[in-house]
Amino acid sequence: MHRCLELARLGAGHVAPNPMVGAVLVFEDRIIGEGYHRQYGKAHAEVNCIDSVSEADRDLISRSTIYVSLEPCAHHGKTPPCADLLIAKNIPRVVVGCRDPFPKVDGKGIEKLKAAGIEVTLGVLEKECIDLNRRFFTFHTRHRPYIVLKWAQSANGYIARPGERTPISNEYTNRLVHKWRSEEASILVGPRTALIDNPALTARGWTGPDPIRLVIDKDLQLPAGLQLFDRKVKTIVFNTLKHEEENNLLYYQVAEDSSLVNQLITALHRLKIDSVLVEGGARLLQSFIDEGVWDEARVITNNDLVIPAGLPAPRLQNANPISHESLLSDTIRYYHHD
Ligand code: AOF
Ligand code: ZN
Repeated sequence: MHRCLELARLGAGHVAPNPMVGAVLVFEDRIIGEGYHRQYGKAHAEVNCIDSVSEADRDLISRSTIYVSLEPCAHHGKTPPCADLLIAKNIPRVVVGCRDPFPKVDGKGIEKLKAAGIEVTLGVLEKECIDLNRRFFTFHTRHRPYIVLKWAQSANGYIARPGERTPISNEYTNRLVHKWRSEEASILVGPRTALIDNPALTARGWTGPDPIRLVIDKDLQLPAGLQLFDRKVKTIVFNTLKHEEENNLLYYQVAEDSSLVNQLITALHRLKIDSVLVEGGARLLQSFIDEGVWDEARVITNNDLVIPAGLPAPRLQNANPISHESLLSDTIRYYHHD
């Protein structure tokens, strides 16, 4: 199963919003086949694993055990069901890392295998298998995107001087932030950040896709000249006035009252956006923290920068970092919620 996880990770950046999945076929302690889900919409791990078996080993398949990091699928999607394939190949034993929460599968793959008389073992390295696909799992079990909060603060805890764009992190950390952007499906900012910083919110400093840009602009007051509105990347404007789409710019209408955070995550679930990097400002970040709706926080502190007065950084109540690293003047602390 460790090998399945290694294989699965090779699909990183190519399979979202599908999960990363790896599979290994073992005959008497010898690996005779390996595969992983390589590309969104293309063959699943089990198919690639079975296809990789050499001609000489083909007749061993029906006496082997297949290990898969995620429950084999039971549905006809872009490819036929993997459970049917394993049954057709007469594989006698299947070891599964974790159950697939996707509604069209969700236990049905395991049921199919068992009904065909296959011995199924579930839950090997389960925690690791779920963690690998935490965006996919959060999306399907909590019906909301996986939420990563990010901000940069001065040594004395401010995120900006009042009312002006304030560079805080250094050029190396800025690159890292572009990597983070390319790893999430979307990136969100509040209206003041959009106006004061005029950010492009792209991953131009890294190789990888740009996230969908999300901005809150209740009364549609942000100037049309902002970089966010350049239509070079798909952008969604959450507002209370109109619902319409025009090339690469979607105006998504939300209700005036009730919790903004809840409305946002419900909208993102509806739009099938499975993860979001929240980049500020302080007020928006604090609403996610106060409502307890976040999964990770990454806090960059520039140890050499002291701002006399300004906008205080968000507060993560009682959270302790699970790890940290430093890039010259900057220290990055990583937090996990729960
Ligand atoms: C597997 N093995 O390697 C993967 C699975 O759109 P489709 O047809 O590719 O189906 C996507 C769904 O299939 C996805 O949401 C997840 O439930 C499952 N992914 N299943 O048996 C794999 N990648
Ligand atoms: Zn499948």
